[in-house]
Amino acid sequence: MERSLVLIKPDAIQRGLAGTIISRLERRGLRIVAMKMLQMDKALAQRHYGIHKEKPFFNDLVKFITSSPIIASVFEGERAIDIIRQTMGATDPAKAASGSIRGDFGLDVQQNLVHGSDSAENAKKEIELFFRPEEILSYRRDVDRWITS
Ligand code: D4T
Repeated sequence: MERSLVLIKPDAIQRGLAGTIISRLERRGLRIVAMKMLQMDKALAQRHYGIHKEKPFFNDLVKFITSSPIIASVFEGERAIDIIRQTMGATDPAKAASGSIRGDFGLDVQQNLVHGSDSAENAKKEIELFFRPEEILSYRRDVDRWITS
């Protein structure tokens, strides 16, 4: 089982596409194990996108991601990271496959609707930025109920 942090970005919320994005991920067999709506502050945005801090688009990206509320979530499933990246499509919507979230709805590299972790190591770090352990639920098939971690 893998977990990935998924952010439904400000442009998706503004355009009423949150449900569509969640639904596409659920239809891939992934399970929501944590979810909250929040507005990221500058400090959280700078930490989340810390790897890009030297890039020319960094300040604009921080401005954009903090501009209005987002939905932060954790999805769980077998090979969740790859499946989510594939379902999102390439970073640049112009290059994203049609049928992918970005390929179907993305406007440009910044307004590309959704973030998904790119490795298990980054997923762990990113999830910890947004969620306390007790906010992440797991479904235990063996006892047929949701449990807190
Ligand atoms: P995220 O991190 O949002 O899932 O996107 P990707 O993993 O697909 O893309 P990334 O790390 O290369 O870029 C992070 C983030 O920066 C935005 N961006 C990117 C931007 O605003 N301008 C740009 O020129 C690029 C390349 C989009 C995603």
